[in-house]
Amino acid sequence: MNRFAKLPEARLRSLARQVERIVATTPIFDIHTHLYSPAFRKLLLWGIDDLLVYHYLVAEAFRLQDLPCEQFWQMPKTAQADWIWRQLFLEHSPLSEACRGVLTTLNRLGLDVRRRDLPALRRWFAGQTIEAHVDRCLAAAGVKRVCMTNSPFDDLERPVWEADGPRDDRFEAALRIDPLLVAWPEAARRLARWGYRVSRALSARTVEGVRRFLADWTRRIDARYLMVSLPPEFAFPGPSVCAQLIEKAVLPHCREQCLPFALMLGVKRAVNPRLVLAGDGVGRSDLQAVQNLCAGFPQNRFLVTVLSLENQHELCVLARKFRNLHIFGCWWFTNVPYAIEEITRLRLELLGLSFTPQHSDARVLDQLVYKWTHFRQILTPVLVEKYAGLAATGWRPEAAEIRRDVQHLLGGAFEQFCEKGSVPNIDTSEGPMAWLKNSGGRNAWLQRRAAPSFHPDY
Ligand code: RAT
Ligand code: ZN
Repeated sequence: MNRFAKLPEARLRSLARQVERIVATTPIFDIHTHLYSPAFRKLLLWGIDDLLVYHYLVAEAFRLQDLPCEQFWQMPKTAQADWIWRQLFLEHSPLSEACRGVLTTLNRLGLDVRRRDLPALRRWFAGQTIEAHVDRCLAAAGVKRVCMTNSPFDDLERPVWEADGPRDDRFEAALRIDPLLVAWPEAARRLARWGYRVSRALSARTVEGVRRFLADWTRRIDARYLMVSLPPEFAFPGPSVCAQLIEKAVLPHCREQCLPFALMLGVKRAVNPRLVLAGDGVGRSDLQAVQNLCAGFPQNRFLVTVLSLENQHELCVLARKFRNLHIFGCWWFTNVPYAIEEITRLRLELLGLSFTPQHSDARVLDQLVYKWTHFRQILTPVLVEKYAGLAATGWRPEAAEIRRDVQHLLGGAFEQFCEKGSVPNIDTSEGPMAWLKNSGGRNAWLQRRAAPSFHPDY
């Protein structure tokens, strides 16, 4: 455990116990999930069948059997769950991270996994109420609050917001705008249908309509941040509709509302469409786009996570250059212990504490339990090693300091980053992108990798 520090064994053991206790008991703010509060009814997934048909498991099960995909999707949820249980838990040992997660969850909820008795598990879940189960899962995961992923383009979700039902403070909103940025013609049609004055061409009137749409939905859901996932080819600035809408509508809106814009980069959607939600892939992104956003829009704040392992180091270095960039999470295919440990070490070693190491991405309420149990198991030894390294220099990490640092990592740094005015303004009297216009135009600028003349004081 103590690879770099030479500390007396007893001192190391007591430090390890202290860090373990603090990590285990610090409540988490989970900044990106796909969960909903109980008011959203069927949209809030929970229970053993939803755990088993999680798309991470679907992808793994299809590798083991030649059942046609279409046949699987036509089966009722319980039959799908039965099939996955058989493939991944009975006919092979459930060694993958997503499979182990199901068992960690059941075990932490007090259920007996040894018996491999799916009907008994179903009976237990059938006896729970959703309200009590929300309390139980949040408590077992040590999570105090979560951010949902809220899309006005979702036909099941939109009416719930429009009905303006009761809010649950433990579920904060985040405005997800993928369809607006990656499927513009269809999004334009829908916005027009909902009464916004937009057309396909990005005229001033259309941009104004998009901004009104963003303002209405930000207000309606009380969004904590705006969010999009983008493919590896994403480039900024650029002539694409996506880049134009970001520059002309999303960023001005975020500035006006003092909201961060979250970018999740590197997803290749529908690499195998027959797998539906389980059919997305990964590609390496060109992080020049992030550099251009952070440098060009110093009054905007960017939350960024990248799907490709190969992008992680470059993203850390970018975060050292731009304090309007906050790195978060080990997203999706990087949410496996092997990658989490490596990425968390890298971030701590390059950034200290100014990042948010993890989000759960839970789609099923119960998953909070395993995602955070597993993450705490990784974070603890990494931090022990780091504090042991400090102790070896003669610096004595105090319990209160360790508690402060862990709170920072488990949601505090994110909250601080989101606070209005937390990123000090630099001189933007000429307005955003002014340095771009003054520095030879977009093309010249794009070709130039280092541009000290306009580099903001970040
Ligand atoms: O991790 C996931 O469940 C993915 O399917 C995606 O939802 C991803 O997290 C996203 O937010 O796009
Ligand atoms: Zn997600």
